[in-house]
Amino acid sequence: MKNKYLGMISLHLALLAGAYAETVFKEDFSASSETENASAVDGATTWTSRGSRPLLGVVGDTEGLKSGSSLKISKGFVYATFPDVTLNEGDALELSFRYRFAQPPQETGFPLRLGLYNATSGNPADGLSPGYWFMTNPAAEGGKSMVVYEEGTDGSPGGGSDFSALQDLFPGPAAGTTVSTFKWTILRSSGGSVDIATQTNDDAPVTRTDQGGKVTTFNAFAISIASMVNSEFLIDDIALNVIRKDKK
Ligand SMILES: [Ca+2]
Ligand SMILES: [Ca+2]
Repeated sequence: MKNKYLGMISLHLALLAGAYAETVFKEDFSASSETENASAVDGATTWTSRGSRPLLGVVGDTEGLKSGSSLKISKGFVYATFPDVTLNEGDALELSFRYRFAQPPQETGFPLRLGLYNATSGNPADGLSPGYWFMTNPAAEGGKSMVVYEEGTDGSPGGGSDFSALQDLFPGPAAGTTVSTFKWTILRSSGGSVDIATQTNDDAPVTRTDQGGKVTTFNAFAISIASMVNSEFLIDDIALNVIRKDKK
């Protein structure tokens, strides 16, 4: 355990010497009461299910996450918003959380999708939001994963026909029902690209690059559970930080 954290700290220092971090939001659901089939859950921030479909719950996952209340997503699309974060060159957005599936996930392509994007229309669920998504198949050992750039033009958030994979695909976490940690670092490089590093558990981070650096402002985080019945996706200890290269 100690070595893992030391490793993470030294990676940070090497990458971002002189940088400082600002918390965008932190969520452990300790402020939420237990509930089933809600369309929105209020914790430190608000988690909203797309449309009026009641797909959210707050549960204590004593078998797995063991971290008090956690958010349960049965299906569909859930988002949280935050004030605009614009990355300057050398700045990075860091997302981390713990998760597991309470039931073994089904094999349905890329059913687990996580997005950080810019809800330019004001509605984070209308699909008109350019951003980046991680898409993975958590049902298969080493199931395929990808990072994609989504234009936000087709009304289907985290899917549809307006996204392109940042090559190449890579093996994803073998999630099953075990607890995993996920970490995403979106760095706006000095060369104008946006570099997206995906890390699950203690695996080496995998970096994919949007050469055009098309999205550098973010104000929404979404989780999409596509095409699965009764997925029972559980998530907790979500943190979003921005690492600034220079103080303003
Ligand atoms: Ca918790
Ligand atoms: Ca889309």
